[in-house]
Amino acid sequence: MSTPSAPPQTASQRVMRGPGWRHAAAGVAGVAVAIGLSELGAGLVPGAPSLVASVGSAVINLQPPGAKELVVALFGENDKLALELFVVGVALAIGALVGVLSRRSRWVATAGFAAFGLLAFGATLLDPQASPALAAASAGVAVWAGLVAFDRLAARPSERTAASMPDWSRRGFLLRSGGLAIAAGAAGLVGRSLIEARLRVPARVASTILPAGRLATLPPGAELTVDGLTPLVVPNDRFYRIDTALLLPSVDVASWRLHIRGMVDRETTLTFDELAQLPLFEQYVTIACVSNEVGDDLVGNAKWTGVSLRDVLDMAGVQAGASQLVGRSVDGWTAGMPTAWVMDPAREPMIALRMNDQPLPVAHGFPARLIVPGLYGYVSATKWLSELELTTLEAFDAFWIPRGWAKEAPILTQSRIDVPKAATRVQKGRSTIAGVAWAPDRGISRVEVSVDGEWREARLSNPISDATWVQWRLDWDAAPGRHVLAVRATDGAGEVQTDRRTPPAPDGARGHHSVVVDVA
Ligand SMILES: Nc1nc2c(c(=O)[nH]1)N[C@H]1C(S)=C(S)[C@@H](COP(=O)(O)O)O[C@H]1N2
Ligand SMILES: [Mo]
Repeated sequence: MSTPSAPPQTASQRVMRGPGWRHAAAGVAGVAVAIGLSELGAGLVPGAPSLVASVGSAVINLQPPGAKELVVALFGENDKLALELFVVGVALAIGALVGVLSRRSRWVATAGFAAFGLLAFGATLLDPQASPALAAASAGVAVWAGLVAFDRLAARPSERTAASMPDWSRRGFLLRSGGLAIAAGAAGLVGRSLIEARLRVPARVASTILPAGRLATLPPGAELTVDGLTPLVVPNDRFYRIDTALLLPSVDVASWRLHIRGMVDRETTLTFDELAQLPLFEQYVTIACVSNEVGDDLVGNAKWTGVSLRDVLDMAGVQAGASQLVGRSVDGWTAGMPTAWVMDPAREPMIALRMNDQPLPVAHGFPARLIVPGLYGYVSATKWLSELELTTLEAFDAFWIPRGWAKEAPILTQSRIDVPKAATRVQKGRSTIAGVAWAPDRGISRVEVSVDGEWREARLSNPISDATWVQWRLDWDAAPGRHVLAVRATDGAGEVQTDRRTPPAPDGARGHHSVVVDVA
């Protein structure tokens, strides 16, 4: 700021004089331009990474063990939006700070924006899908455009204008910087919608996948009809989605490969067509997320069509001593499971290519994913599969293991009340309590419902298999007043679901789901 006693200034210092808020706003607008432009670039140029998503992914990947309470453990849709908004918010705030500091020296702005660019570029290097050349170009353009915008806004037209018409100057500045920030935001949103528009399953794929040889059919009485009960087979657009991908990987099927490597006799590589031409079969399997809280819905049952995982492993020849199978995804994410679990002839792990008779949706792993009956998703169900690596359990920890989750994680027995919903009003008289229960792949042998502490036997749907959930129902004569309903399941081995509540970490939530209802 200029005071009568201020020493003479150099040209660059003079340009940077003026009130702090003006520089702060110019810094914010400059960062907005940089971000907006790079998002637009990511939308227009296939292969150019989104810098915001790359930085967000780096935050997820570098998340220290124990931070799971802070950065929610396994990512759902809302966590992702929050993380990206957080990344943008922090960037804008640092932009404001850089703007203010640049009043002392213009070089602070150059250094600050360059540091942003380098950081973003560094983050893209952690993503195996990002091309370093395109990432560098995108970061370079973003830094340049951000600095140009910053300079234009931070520089005053002249001392005279600012001194004689302060209000006009302020209004003009606010209009220019606000307009620029809005345009940058719009560019960013256009970029994002272009990225999302690319995430379509190509029509050709539907025809490449031959019909399955062995079909799965629903046994009679597999599905109960109760209003509000979760459907036995969850439609693809209602199926829960959990993964660490801020932006869904967009896989080009023509260049996609599945590599089988590590402790194998012959390293093997398959194209999509080669994979899809192996014998296909269908099966219903219920998959579940370890971070599902008691009573929550991060679990679903679908019909999967695919190739036997053991057939593919046999092509490569699994060596004795390879105690762990690691499924790696195109974005570098990994799940690791005991080879013995996969080799057990009692279950049929698969590389799934279809979900409920449609090509695998992008959100659920297009073009191929693992489905392993009985294991939580984070130790088995790799989406956007690119590699099967045979190793030992000691030699490698997959993505979530160093972050505090159990190395081996069979799905725990759980049950859920869907009807009536918690805290709803129920009409007195004949009423139905209903829900689902699962213990893949031990199966469910019994479900009991407690009404105010008294356990009664529920009726089960005819199970599709031990790898799937069942629906259950209990008819109930609802007396007026407040009631506590609870449910517990017994698995196929005769073990009753424990009532001792545990949180999801490290190996899944335990405890009975219960709801309170008012009958009137
Ligand atoms: N590539 C990849 N695959 C992944 C994950 C992931 O983060 N990345 N998450 C796993 C987890 S934790 C679960 S619970 C299941 C969820 O599968 P869905 O989204 O199809 O329901 O996918 C698994 N496969
Ligand atoms: Mo999960």
